[in-house]
Amino acid sequence: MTDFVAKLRAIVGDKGLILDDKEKHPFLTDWRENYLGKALAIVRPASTEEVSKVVKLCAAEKVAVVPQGGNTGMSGGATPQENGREIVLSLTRMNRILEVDKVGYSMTVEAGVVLKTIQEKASDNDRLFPLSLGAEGSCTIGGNLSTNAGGVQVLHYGNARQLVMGLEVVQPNGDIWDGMRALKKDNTGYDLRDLYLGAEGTLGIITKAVLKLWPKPKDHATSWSAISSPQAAVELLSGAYAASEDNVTSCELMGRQGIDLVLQHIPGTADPLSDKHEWYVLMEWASTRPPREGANQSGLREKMEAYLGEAMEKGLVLDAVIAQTEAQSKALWMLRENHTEASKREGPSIKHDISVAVSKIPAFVPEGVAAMTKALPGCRPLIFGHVGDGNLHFNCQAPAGWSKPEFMKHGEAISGGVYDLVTSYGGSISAEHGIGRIKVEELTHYRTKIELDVMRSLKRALDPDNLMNPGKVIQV
Ligand code: FAD
Ligand code: 2HG
Ligand code: ZN
Repeated sequence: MTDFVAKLRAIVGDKGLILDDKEKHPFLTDWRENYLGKALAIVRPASTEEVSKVVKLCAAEKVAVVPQGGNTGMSGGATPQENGREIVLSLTRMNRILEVDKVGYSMTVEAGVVLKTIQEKASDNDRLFPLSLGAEGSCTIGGNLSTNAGGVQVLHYGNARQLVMGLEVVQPNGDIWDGMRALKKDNTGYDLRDLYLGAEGTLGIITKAVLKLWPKPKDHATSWSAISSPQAAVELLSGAYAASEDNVTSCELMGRQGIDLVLQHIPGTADPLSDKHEWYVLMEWASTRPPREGANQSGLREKMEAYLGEAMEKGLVLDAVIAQTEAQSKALWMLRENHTEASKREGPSIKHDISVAVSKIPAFVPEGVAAMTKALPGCRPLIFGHVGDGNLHFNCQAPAGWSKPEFMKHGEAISGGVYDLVTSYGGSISAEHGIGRIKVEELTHYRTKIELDVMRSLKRALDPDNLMNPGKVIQV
């Protein structure tokens, strides 16, 4: 192995190699700290050519490669196995924005650029890159595309798959596929690009991308509404499309349990309403049309106020606030975006990143809660998420004070109950976080034989030696 490391060093230099155990550690564990793997080395190439050479070397020496971006993934996909025969290939040194095409509404980037940097670059150019999620300050675009990330604006702009035109991918044999076409339309055979999006590094390594940009909104409105049930959330959203003239960009549902955890664990947060309620909806409207000349308030804000006023009269909304400043809007979003961090600080939890049809959410929620509490009386359902996409984080927080091993003894019963229910609703057991390592068995159980056969055939054809992130997504 000294020989292998020397060959790696010859490709990436000392700057691109981490061998020290202490320095390796952050790359060997996942954000949720579910896994702790081993790696021969952490390799940090600075260019596509270096990635290609590293992968060629690994293919020749039969060493497996685990691609890693910001390491914020929720499914353990970026963490190496415990066998110590893999390398972690971190893309974080490949962090250049290569081009902004304002006329063509596109941006060309390397895979290791942090999502927030892309958002800011787009904004500086009077454009919008709409992918937005709680980890945006540290996740990378390569990771976003590889997980087909969702986030809080999917209902208006689509998930990561819909935000990309071209890709460059290093294949499992080290060859470089140049698919960097800035084309909105391209029907020349099978769509290779779509294969790599959401593949979680099991089919190749994304090294560059051409992203789509949108016009930058010039008017925003953010509201926080207390409601009595998920049914009210779905009805509120349904009417909001027309009331906003199709400008709803986010619609997030949260239960009171989550708000209490955020208020308890995240400094600087405050409840915007005086009374406590069971459910809340955070809604964002955004438009590229600036507020009308002469209006002393934002055009959208006035519309939102009128809409929520009507909803209160009907009893759909119990209480509400509309942000009057950007700072107030940020404070409302803090309550939503800190659910994951607050849950981690509170203690062990089991995550269920599920989706069902939006109209089925109201029936699903109480049944899902019953399934969890039947499996473990005393567990604390923690439900929040992207209700506008039918995607809820139907999580289960351990009873207060429980240790992780104690709680995990009930994991199978809790998750089995939720996933069986999701399946009976025709839903998905992983709406946006992917399969990674954590749901490999579930995928085998919940997808059909035909689906699994096609996935395995693809994996075997593209990666015959199973060296690209083995043990993730699908067992071959
Ligand atoms: P990593 O965690 O490093 O990797 C994720 C997967 O992609 C791994 O399988 C890895 O092998 C693979 N990979 C990484 N880079 C490449 C590459 N260049 N080529 C090939 N494969 C690669 N996710 C959502 O979808 N929606 C949310 O709203 C959301 N909110 C979050 C909030 C918080 C607080 C946190 C911590 C996470 C959240 N996530 C969310 C999950 C996570 O941020 C996303 O999955 C993100 O897309 C991962 O990007 P990353 O760069 O951190 O990828
Ligand atoms: C979010 O929407 C993320 O905040 C994380 O997808 C969800 O913690 C979770 O389960
Ligand atoms: Zn989410």
